[in-house]
Amino acid sequence: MGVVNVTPDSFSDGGRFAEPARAIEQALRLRDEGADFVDVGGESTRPGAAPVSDDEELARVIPVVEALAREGVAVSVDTMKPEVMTAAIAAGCAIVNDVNAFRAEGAVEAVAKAGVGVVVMHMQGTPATMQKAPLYADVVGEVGGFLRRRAAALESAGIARERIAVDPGFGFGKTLEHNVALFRALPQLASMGYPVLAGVSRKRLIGDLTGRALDERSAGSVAAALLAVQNGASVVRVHDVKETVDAINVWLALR
Ligand code: 9MG
Repeated sequence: MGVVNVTPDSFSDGGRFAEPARAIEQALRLRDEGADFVDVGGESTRPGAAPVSDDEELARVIPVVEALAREGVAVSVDTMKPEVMTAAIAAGCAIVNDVNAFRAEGAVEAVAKAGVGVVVMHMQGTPATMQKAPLYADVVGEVGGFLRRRAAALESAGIARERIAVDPGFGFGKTLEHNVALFRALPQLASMGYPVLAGVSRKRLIGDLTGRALDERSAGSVAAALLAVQNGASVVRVHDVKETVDAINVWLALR
């Protein structure tokens, strides 16, 4: 899954793709580099990010989804808002990726009958506050239990099990220790029976482990994506698609 942020304030690309035309160009490039989906987001979820209005998010995301769907690109839309989910589905998105795990009022209903894939992610707190003081007694047990409950809620609403992926939400209300524990528990999370999505690309976790600034985290991110796949992740959400695809293909050929 390649990342396309249509935001002026995303942590990883600092607004380089905020113009719809640039975002579309970037998404097509990631598709050509081997991404199976592109994840289009119009509201930054970086730690400390302020929310945007429904109208602003719709204006950023929908033209990009429409253009990519016309080009035959499989689009995932990263949103927490039911109104954006509904419009993105009408515009042709294939997947809704909700870092809030469809907990907003109306979110489950927005996706229930649409036949799209859904990504259910764990987050402690909200993007504005989540890194202030993350706290767990048993991070793996709590995150796993949360994902199980949210996936069950979606299944009860009529979403087929095969359409649901779960995601521990690296960096979303987690310290380095929490992230490491969850990363090592990927095989356990995968044993729940849903495809697991892992997103660590360029995140603080990679910076903490390498001492690298944001624009120097590519090698660390590729290593982590490869290890996530080896540990049972079915989807990795990445900025460096070409490098990640190469690494996975070399591993598949040589293992
Ligand atoms: C939108 N977004 C940013 N990071 C993410 C992650 O790790 N997983 C998912 N599902 N979405 C993310």
